[in-house]
Amino acid sequence: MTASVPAGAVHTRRDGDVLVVTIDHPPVNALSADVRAGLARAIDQAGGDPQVRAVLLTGAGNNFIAGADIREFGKPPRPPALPDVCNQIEACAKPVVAALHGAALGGGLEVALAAHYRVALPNAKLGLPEVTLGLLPGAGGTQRTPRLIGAAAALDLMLSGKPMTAQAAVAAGLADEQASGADPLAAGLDYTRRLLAQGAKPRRSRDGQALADKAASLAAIHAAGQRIAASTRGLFSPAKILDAVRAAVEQPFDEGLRAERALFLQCLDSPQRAGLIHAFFAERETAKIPELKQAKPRRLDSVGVIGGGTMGAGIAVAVLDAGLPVVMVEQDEAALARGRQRVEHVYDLLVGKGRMSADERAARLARFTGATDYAALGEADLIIEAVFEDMDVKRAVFAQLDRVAKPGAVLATNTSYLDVDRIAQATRGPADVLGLHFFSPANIMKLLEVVVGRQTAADTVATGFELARRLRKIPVRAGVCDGFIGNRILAVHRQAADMMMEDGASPYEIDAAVRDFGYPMGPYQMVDLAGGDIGWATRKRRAATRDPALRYVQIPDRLCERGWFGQKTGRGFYLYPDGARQGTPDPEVLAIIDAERQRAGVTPRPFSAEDIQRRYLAAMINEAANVLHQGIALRPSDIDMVFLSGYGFPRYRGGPMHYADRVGLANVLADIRAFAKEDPAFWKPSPLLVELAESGRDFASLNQAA
Ligand code: 3H9
Repeated sequence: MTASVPAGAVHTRRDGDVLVVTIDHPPVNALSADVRAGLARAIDQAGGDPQVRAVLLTGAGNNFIAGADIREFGKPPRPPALPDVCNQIEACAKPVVAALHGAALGGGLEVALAAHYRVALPNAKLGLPEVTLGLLPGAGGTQRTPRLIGAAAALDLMLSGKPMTAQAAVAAGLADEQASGADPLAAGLDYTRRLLAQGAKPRRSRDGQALADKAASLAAIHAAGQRIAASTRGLFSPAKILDAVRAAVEQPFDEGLRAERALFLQCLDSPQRAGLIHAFFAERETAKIPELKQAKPRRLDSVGVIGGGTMGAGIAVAVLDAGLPVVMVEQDEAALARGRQRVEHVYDLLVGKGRMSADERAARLARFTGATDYAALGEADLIIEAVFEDMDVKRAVFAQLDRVAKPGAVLATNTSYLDVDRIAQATRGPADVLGLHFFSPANIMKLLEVVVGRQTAADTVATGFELARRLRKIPVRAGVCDGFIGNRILAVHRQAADMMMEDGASPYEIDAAVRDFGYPMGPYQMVDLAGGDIGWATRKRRAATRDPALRYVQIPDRLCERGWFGQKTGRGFYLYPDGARQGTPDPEVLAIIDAERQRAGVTPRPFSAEDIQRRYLAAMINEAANVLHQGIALRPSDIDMVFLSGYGFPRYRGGPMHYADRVGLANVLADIRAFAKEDPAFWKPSPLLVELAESGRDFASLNQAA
């Protein structure tokens, strides 16, 4: 054993005749410029040291390497470039072995593929997730991977972005051996020594033969292109991945690398890359809240759910899925039985599709109990109310909870609009009360708005975030206002859509324009899916307090008055004959809209898709700026996350605030001022938007400050 040579983020140490190279760059060993330089130096060192017969690459901590340092993208490049480092590793005259544990992702897997041999620990995840960031593997991954495992398997890896287990990687030929144990160094040294004993020489992925059948490879590319056409609608990088793999099939290795580089740079320059990487970091920012610096979560071993409707049952499933026991309380045995059936139905579907075993279903349901008496909630650490959306009903529930909940239990309301402070006042301990606004279906949707009331204690908030962590949800901290972050903003851009509808755009044109922007469905398809009666109830509740100066479009009410609530009633804005899930335009709806235009004295005018998108987005951004200005959201990127994870905003556009920055806040403000000439009461520029636009700043500058 000889002395170790520290080299910044990469350490080298000789273990007998093996040079052990350890990437040690917390938290995830991302390939920063220092790491790349350290790797290049280590390979030079191995080449120049006659006592070194082989090189072992390992990662310190929980991962091998999580990939390129994505914080560097969009900044001036710093040498050495990762593709050059990979080529240098591959060219090394001595065998290079990579021992993989934890994440071996993106550029991390590309480093491993440039090595000559790979041993993977059971917990290793080998993947090329660049597509999720708007990129393609740009350090030889598109050329080496298909040469090792064939075009079809390589495309699966690159287009899905999903990692492989160690076992699957060995079976596919991406790794050579699966080691047992949890110590990458020991496993790597053992494997390297065995290779040396067998006289193993460098074996380069560039020489892999899995693309030898050119016709089959081209057919695989064609098939993959057809398979993903619908699922990657609007995305830029998937087609570039296909092009890069085509280059691997058709061109010699070095030319393929050059093609990959050119395609990678196109992706790097695309706004989609910026949007997706913004979303990656935004998702990790939301859990950074002031309360977590002040307090620890309370105990969280059992959960009570009040209400067995769609929402309550979905919440119960989410909690059961996280391994926690649930007590569901309903008013009577019949309602409780329906609640239990809803929970069972979710698991029955999963078992039916082969996605859950019958044993697992039984294990989850064994954690579920039901009761019709609130006393059953006496032991719950956290109780979530999911009853009818009505202030008096909710206050009555909380008054009862106040009597039965144990001291220190956290009491949560799943209201989507109502004043959490008023609900909290129905108890003697408002510090224990918060809002947990789940989105439907609650066991699937990632977003959870954690609504912090005026008197909510820091450890109550921390417990809400802890629940989100256990449920693998994306928690976003919200203050109290009508609709919190998401629904408050939604109400305003829905209003902008309604105004366009009355002014001349059909709901079908509006939906198409919003889909063209990248949403999976338009606002009126959404209303039909959720049920028009829900928004109608809210509009009726707000009728008394509505600002009379604000224009009120009555078209949606006309449909609701006819009982046309959408899919569940067979018609809404669209027709759903015979239980169809896909709606068709309804001439009667267009006639009702025409009659409403006449009643309101509106002469219809045409709207292009661009007109529709600009108004829709401007209304969203303006209200989002108000939400931020009033401290309802902590930071712009939290609002982005609400819309990305709860409302279908296209992830590749980064969310409304990121999108606004890209369009330019001065341009958004100019639009709003132009629209205000028609309707100054609705199009009131947000003071924050004005301030930022006029001082040449953007929303991103507030993220950094948060
Ligand atoms: C690429 O490789 C391109 C190449 O093909 C070509 C180049 C030429 N960079 O997720 P966590 C941070 S593209 C910088 O909470 P976990 C993260 O922000 C890359 N930072 O932990 C967080 O910071 P903070 C392809 C990164 O244990 C902290 O690390 N690779 C990176 O739940 C902990 O992260 C990927 O797409 C990064 N690459 O999950 C993999 N990754 O504490 C991306 C993470 O300040 N990473 N951070 O909030 C992951 O999927 C997960 O982070 C991982 C760990 C599974 C590794």
